[in-house]
Amino acid sequence: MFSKILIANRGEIALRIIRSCKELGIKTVAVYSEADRNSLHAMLADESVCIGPAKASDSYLNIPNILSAAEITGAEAIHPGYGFLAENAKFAEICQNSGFVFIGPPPDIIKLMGDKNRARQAMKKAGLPVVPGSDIILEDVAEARKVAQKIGYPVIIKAAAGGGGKGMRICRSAAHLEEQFPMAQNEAKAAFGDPSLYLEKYISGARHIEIQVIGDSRGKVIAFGERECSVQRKYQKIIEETPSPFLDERTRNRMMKETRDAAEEIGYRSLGTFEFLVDEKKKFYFMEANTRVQVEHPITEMVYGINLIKAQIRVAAGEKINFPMELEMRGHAIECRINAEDPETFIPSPGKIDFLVFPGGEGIRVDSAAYAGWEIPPYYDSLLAKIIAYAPTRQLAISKMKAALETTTIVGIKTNIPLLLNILSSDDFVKGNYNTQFMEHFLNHKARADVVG
Ligand code: MV4
Repeated sequence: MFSKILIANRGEIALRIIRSCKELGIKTVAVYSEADRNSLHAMLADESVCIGPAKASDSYLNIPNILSAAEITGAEAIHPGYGFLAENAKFAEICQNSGFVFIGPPPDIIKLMGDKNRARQAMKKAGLPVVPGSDIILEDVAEARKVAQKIGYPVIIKAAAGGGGKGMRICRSAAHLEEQFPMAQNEAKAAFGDPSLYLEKYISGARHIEIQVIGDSRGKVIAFGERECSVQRKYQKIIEETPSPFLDERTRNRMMKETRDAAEEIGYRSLGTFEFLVDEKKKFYFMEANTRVQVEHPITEMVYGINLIKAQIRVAAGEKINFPMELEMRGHAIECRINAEDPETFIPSPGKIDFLVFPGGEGIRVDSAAYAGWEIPPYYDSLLAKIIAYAPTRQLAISKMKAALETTTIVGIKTNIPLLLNILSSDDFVKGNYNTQFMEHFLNHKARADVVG
């Protein structure tokens, strides 16, 4: 096992990793930007190193500075968290070549999954069902039209270098495709430095459901039960839950087994998440794989009674996967993302937190790096806390979450808690009757209700 790990991240995930290292008896090194001098991760790690100015490109994305920090502190491994350098294959490779263990998959797996079209082909070959699509990078709009004609409208254009919804366009007709294709190309070029596009049949009314895996260096992969992530706005998840109110036991077991087999087939290692669309007939299609720990990993931990970060560190150190208990889903877990933002306009609301009370009690978990008196810097994402409610049934988990949100008190900045409470009280959410279109409908209805009064 490692004796010291550097955490190349900030906020709640850095703190989450520090706590797990402490449990494992591993010393921690935090890195922080000049804007994060007073942040909890820098205060609670055994050592902290300033790696540059506030701008992420100068600090949390500054590879030479991060490696220097690892060098001078004598860290053996680097945990990238999520975001920043977590899915940067070059960084993973540089870590290895500099003598540090990168806590994540091998660079070639990160690279494969980073090219969303190649990932799609590879997973199709490994046996996972995929949505009908172009199977190639589209050279020009004429080729796009030909493929779209064959598979039928609506289609969705996706950026090969994208993922997470960036650079996606839904096209309902040839004329629409003609218009959107060059715009999507420019957007992909500007955002990722790569204009490559591919195309899929657009599945409307589907659910966004993902499967967590972990693989060890002996080639063994374990797949966990699903996370339902259909409550999203602009491809940002807001509420996640497990199990999905929509899946049945048979579909769940098929998704888990097929994902595990495919991940083993390609030699997957470390933590990973395979994202699927599940249509109204419960047919599932692989969309993309994320080669990092995800924000919403705690709900899986709650229903399985495990610590995925500790498992991830253990397999990175060469241990084989070995959970002390039988892996069985029990009960129901929901996560709400508390963002520092206006609940109506979604405009970020950084600034000083004057007063802060988080919820607690049986079945409530709070993952956050916020504290009263802290000033949220404006340079990074607005995730302030994750509240996770765990209970024997879905209904009880919803009640517990509502009670937790109602007893959360954050003064000084705006948060999306009022929006979360509205969603949790909505008829469709309570019935489990929602899909990827849910938030759009929810916000449209709300806007209309506001006008009517
Ligand atoms: C899709 C899709 C429907 N059909 N692909 C969004 C995030 C990225 N990982 C993939 N995403 C989607 N891909 C096909 N072929 C639906 C989504 C999607 C979505 C689309 C519109 C509005 C909200 C959405 C939420 C999750 C996923």
